Amino acid sequence: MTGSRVGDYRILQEAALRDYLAGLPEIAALLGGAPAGWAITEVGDGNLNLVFIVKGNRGGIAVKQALPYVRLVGESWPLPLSRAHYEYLALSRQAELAPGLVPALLHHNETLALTVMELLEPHVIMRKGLVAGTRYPRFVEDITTFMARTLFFTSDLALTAAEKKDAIAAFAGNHALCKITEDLIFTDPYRVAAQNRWTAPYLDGLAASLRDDMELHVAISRLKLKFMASPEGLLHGDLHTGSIMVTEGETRVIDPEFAFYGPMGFDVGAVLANLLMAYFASSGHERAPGERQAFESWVLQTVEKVWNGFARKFLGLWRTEARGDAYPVSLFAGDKGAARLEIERQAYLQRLFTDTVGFAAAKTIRRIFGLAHNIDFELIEDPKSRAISEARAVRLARGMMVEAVAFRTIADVTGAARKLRDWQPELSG
Ligand code: SR1
Ligand code: MG
Repeated sequence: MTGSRVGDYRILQEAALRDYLAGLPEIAALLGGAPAGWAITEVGDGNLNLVFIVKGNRGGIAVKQALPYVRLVGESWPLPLSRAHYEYLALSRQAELAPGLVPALLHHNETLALTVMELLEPHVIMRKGLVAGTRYPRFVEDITTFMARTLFFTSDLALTAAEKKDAIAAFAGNHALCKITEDLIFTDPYRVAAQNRWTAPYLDGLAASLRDDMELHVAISRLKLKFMASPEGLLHGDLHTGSIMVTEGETRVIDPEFAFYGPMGFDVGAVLANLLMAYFASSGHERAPGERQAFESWVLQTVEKVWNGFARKFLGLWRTEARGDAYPVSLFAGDKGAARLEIERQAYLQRLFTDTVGFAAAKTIRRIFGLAHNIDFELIEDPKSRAISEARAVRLARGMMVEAVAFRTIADVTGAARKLRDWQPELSG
């Protein structure tokens, strides 16, 4: 595809990228040395884009370019380049709201759908670290700050009605990316769809039962409607552990190309779901029984701390930074008003928790039966062992989706996960 063009857009492979970067004085100075000496490597392992690491004798950068199609599938699945615009817009807003928690932006070209960012080194994709059984002590503090601040400050609790509507409009054109989510997460895993796949034959029966489970179909459809019709705040939109880069002491959230105004529980649920999948996959990565026990305990503690930390920070912002048009101060005057508003804040968080539980379930099921899987499970070599881990995750997810309100606290979720750690599912085949 080198040299492919859509209007003035062209896909930049190594030589063209080198020339392009050489024409950007600030970037060239950051890299240092002659352009011919820059090392350029394509490292993209996501589903959609090209990602290059470029290193000169002084420094390095990351370059992301959107392709006019879905990389995972190929040119048969076109996808608008405008997603690079929304990603840039989201990263800019997130950098204001959660400084230090997203990569620094160095350059953006709308026509080329290309963004140059700070090179994150020695950060690794968190999902890869979790597969290896690595713990990240800084993660809870950073991800809870990121979610609480980006969600609170883009909501009606912090913005005027006019600001909020303008903000919704700024992201409303990203509907092709929303449609991917609407299809791949909220629809396809529950019906026959050409792109679905699962660990066959072991999960054949479970896949069929999902297609026949009307309680599940109602629950996923309610979640889909909430996703489509609840612009509560600016979502990252794809906040899984492959969109988070970490070291022991730092966290950076990357890749918000699915950003739009949607229900907050979708982002929070994505983080929790991916931690829970890391938990269920862990036994499949053991070389000796029990060797990853400490890691698994850390993962479940992290699930609890992520929700509890997020809720505490979000509530704290609401108590001190609420300048939006929702919940007018004039309606909650005096001690009586303050007390009633505090009860209402708790009720709001409880509803958000129920949404989070449901969305976490949806995010889990899509990774096991839909198009896009994750390496937590995929790197379990023995398919039977992989299917066992996946079936445990699905059992929890079905309960979380159909009976979300029965999970009153995050400890209810981790308790249920712990009980399924050694559950032996009946497999097909
Ligand atoms: C066709 S895109 C498949 C998935 O990759 C992205 O990371 C999103 O999760 C999307 O659903
Ligand atoms: Mg991505």
